[in-house]
Order: sequence, then C-alpha cells, then structure tokens
Amino acid sequence: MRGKFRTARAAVVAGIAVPALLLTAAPAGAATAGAPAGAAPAAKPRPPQLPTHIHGGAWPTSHVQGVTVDTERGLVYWSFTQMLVKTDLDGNVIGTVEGLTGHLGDIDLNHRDGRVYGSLEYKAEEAFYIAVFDVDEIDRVGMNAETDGVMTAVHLDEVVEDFTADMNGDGVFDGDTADTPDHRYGCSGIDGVSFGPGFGRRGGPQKLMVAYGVYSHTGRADNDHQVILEYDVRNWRRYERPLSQADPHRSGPKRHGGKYFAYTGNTTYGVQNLQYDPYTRNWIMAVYKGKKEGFPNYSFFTVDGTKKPVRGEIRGQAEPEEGRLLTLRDAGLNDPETGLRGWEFHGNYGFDALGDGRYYVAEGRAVDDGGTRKQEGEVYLYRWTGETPAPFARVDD
Ligand SMILES: [Ca+2]
Ligand SMILES: [Ca+2]
Ligand SMILES: [Ca+2]
Repeated sequence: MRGKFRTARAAVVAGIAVPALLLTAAPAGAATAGAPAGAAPAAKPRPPQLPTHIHGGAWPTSHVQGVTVDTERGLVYWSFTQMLVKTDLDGNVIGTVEGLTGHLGDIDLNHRDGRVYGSLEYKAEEAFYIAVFDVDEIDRVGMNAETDGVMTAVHLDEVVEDFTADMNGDGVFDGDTADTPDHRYGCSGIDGVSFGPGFGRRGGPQKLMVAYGVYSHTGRADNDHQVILEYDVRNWRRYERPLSQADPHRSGPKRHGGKYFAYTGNTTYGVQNLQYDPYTRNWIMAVYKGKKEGFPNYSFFTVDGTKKPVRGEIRGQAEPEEGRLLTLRDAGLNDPETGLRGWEFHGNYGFDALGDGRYYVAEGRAVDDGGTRKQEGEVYLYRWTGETPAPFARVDD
C-alpha cells in the first residue's frame, strides 16, 4: 500500500501522467487511490515476477558498462567493456562474446529484430561503431567477436568528424586527450545508446539514439551539451560488416537521422547510460558528474520525451551555431542559477527501463578472484517514485 501511494503521488508531483500500467506494477492488494479515473487494475495483465537482484558474474575485464534485459524471454545482456555476457534472470551464464580490443559501452535490445546494439570505440584508429550482436546465437562461453559470426559493426562517420575536429585550427589534431581545445563539443567518442521513439513522439518507428562521450574540461565553454545522434536502423543490414580490429572498416551511413543537444553543463565522459523510459516518457541520462564551477553537476538528467526539439543556439561555441535543442524534464532538483533540472542517482554502469515503472540498475566493482583481479556486475530492481533527489526506490523481496 505504501509503495503504491508514494508512486502515484510522486508521478503526479513530477507532472507526469500516470499510465494505467502503474496499477499492475503496484504491490498486490494496492488500492486505486490517486489512480486516474477509468483505470481498471483487474483488467490488466500482471507484470512478470522479476528477481530483485541478478548477479552477472565477475570477469577479467574493465567494469560493467551497460545492461539490457529481455523480460519476455528471461535473458540479461551485460557489457563488460571488452566482453558481452549473456545470462538468464538467475545470473546463470549462457555465453560470452570476447576478444574486443576497443571499448564496448552501453547496450540496448532492439525489440524489432531481437538483437543487441552497443557503442564500440577505437579511439586510436579514429573508428566508432555500433556493434550488433546476434544474441540468439550466443550459446557458449568464449565466443570470439571477430570470428564466430555473432557480431557485426556499423561505422558512424559523424562521430569521427566531431572527435577529430581541429578546433583551434593549428593543423594538428591532438588525439585522445581531454587537455586540448580540439574535439567539437568536447566529443570523446560515444557511450550511451537506447532505442525509443523520435523526440517529441509517442509512437512511430523506434530510433537508435547514440550519445557522445564528452571529455571533462573546465576551461572551455563549448562542451556544456550532451550530444545525441539519431539513426533509423531498419536499413542497416546493408552496412553491417564483421569487424577486423586490425583493419577496421568504415561501412556505415553517411548521414545521421538527427543531431540533438541537451544543455546540462560539462560532464565527465558524457552520457554513460542513455535509456528511453516509456513509463515516464523520459530519456534518462546517467553521467559521471561534471566539475565545472557554476553548474549543479548533477549525476542524472531526464530529457522530456514529450517535447519536440526546438531550434536554438548551441551555447558556448566559438562561432554562433544553431542546433536542435532538447528540453530537460521540468522535475527533480532545480538549480536556480542555471535553471538546470536533474537528479542524484547512479545508473552510469547500467540502466534499463522495463516499461512499467520498474528498472534494473547496475552496480559493479573490482574483486579479487583467487589472485586474479576481476570486475563483477549486478543489477537491482527499482521502481519510479519521482521524488528528489533520487526518483527511484529499490524494490525489496
Ligand atoms: Ca588542434
Ligand atoms: Ca542504454
Ligand atoms: Ca560507460
């Protein structure tokens, strides 16, 4: 009862319509106080019972970067930077895809084709991809990303353009370092990815949104936006190629389907986890906090997915520049100086919205496994509350 009441009230406080699904996400026996008129909880299917905690194992890799959960089929996919791990909902390992020498970041399941898409960076080679995993084919530990036919990659030219931009015009691109005026918008590559409707749309084709990494740099003003590229992946088969990491291909769309800017203040490596939440119609952005003075440096932002992008100035650029601006949700913490809204929450290691007001949120850490240093990852189940500073509460058994 308590959980139900708080959830409903908080959603109203946050100015977000409460979908009827909320009722099915509430604890058994919850009353309908505060529910929208006409909602009929008895008529709705109950959501699947889901574990409140799933352990994704410990691996000889860098930390967990992203998770995406197929609740219908009872599968979890984990990005461990150099490895993709497939488990069931009990954390039993079904298979792994290994041998990645770049940086596999955030991932998301495309419900349309049943495949998992993730950001994959090779900064020294100036190559940036969306990796596409045929996850149905992952059936054993130790599959190879290059040779076992389970992964293809699509190259994103736009990211290279911004990553390699010689912003001070000295004829030299300074490479993979934050300590430079180079990199347009401070672009360090890509990390957060999510499928969802176009910004401002409720339906229509699901688009793949890809967020830039952005270097932390407190001495420049042109890096205060999150940058998101939109792609329609329905025609991507023509670009998909297996990846030879020794000879990275450049097969990919010449154009993106949209480029968007969200003013948050500079963060440390941009959007770590991007996730569309059908329940609130928020696009959530989990970040490593920024360090610039004069900004609230929140750890978590929500873009208002009900608002169409508006044409406006991309603040802080050396030459005045316009772009398509996103609007932060008018909810959460409020910084009166900047007008920025945001939240304090983790989720930068992995965040998946299940669509019914429930979420899996990742945590990870280094562990010692018999003398071998590994990184373990796990997820906990949360539900939306809309409260501040953190708009989620952990679901207990
Ligand atoms: Ca330069
Ligand atoms: Ca994601
Ligand atoms: Ca990351």
